[in-house]
Amino acid sequence: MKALITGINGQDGSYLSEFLLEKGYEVYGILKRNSVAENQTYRLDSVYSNVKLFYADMTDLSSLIRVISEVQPDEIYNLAAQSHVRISFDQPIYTANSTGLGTLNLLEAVRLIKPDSKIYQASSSEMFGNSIDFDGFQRENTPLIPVSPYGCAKTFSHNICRNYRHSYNLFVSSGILFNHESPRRGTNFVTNKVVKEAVKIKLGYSKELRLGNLDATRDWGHAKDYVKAMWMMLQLEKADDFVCATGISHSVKDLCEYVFSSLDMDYRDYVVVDEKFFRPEELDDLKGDSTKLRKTTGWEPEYTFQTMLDEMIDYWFKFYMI
Ligand code: NAP
Ligand code: F7E
Repeated sequence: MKALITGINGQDGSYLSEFLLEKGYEVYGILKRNSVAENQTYRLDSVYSNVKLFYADMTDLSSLIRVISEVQPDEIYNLAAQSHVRISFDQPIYTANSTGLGTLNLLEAVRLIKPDSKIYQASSSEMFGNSIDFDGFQRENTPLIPVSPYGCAKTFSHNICRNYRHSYNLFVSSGILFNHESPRRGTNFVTNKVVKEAVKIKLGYSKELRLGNLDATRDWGHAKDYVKAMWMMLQLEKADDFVCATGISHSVKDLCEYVFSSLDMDYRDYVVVDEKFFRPEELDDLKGDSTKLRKTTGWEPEYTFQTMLDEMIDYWFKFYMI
């Protein structure tokens, strides 16, 4: 089996590569060009010699056509995106082009060249915005009312994937994934920022941690558990949309409390609220109901919020102690 991963060098792409190689897949991926080549592939260190990489860009249809023609993939995992919500307010047009139109470029390339490829689309809980069901959860049929350019771009991708599934009979499944983290998470996302900075404070390398909204809640899982769900969705007979979440949410304040107290510190002594990190419009609360995914595929997460953060704390301790 051949799998092509867009966004292979991102957090999820790196875990998914390891997962698919263990299953015996040939793994191919696309990289967008960066002036310092080695900056791009550090997450792929453990698999670098076993994956085949091509330069391509989601905004460049011709590059996607070239790669799909050459690889002829059985499965395509579309993980590439400008994925930072706050930054999508600074770069709304690039976000729409890469995270939104980029998906349509990929669908067109597949439709023209390899229409029997199965496609996984990385949809996001950010598409819900502040829309919540009566019981406080979001699920597959909760209305999508996004509150960020990133959420709007992902909603376009989600809708166009469903449209191509129905119009052209393409096998496109969209995973509506809630926040998932790991030591490989970018350090400008709140979990890894809090853990990294708390460890630096503990070791005497830093004195304070500047954050934005501490009251927002998120349903945080581990990326390793979530890439398994992506693969499971593509093994089903029928393409569909699935929410993937833990069903438990915590506030940013809870996150700080757990991380700092694990290091024998009180977060209130170090955390400073800085308006620079506020968003023009905030998504307040996320908590996902993944009953459909669990019942259809048997997926269950192995990590908890606490074991995930423990692993991240351990990672940053080792990083700074070497
Ligand atoms: P990530 O670490 O930010 O990875 C995104 C990947 O996309 C990177 O490899 C990046 O390459 C690549 N990329 C960005 N723009 C591109 C372009 N124009 N052409 C080609 N590649 C491009 O994100 P992640 O956490 O792994 O998430 C994977 C996917 O799931 C993303 O689509 C994200 O929006 C979505 N998602 C994530 C979460 C979450 O909580 N992690 C939840 C729901 C959905 P460079 O690093 O070289 O820029
Ligand atoms: O923010 C608050 C911030 O940037 C989480 C992406 O993977 O998940 C991710 O998007 C919360 C927000 O993730 C800081 O305001 C406070 O309420 O870690 P985040 P996100 O915006 O939820 C979704 C599902 C995706 O699809 C996205 O691709 O934390 N917060 N202070 C902060 N956030 C950041 N980044 N930095 C702060 O200093």
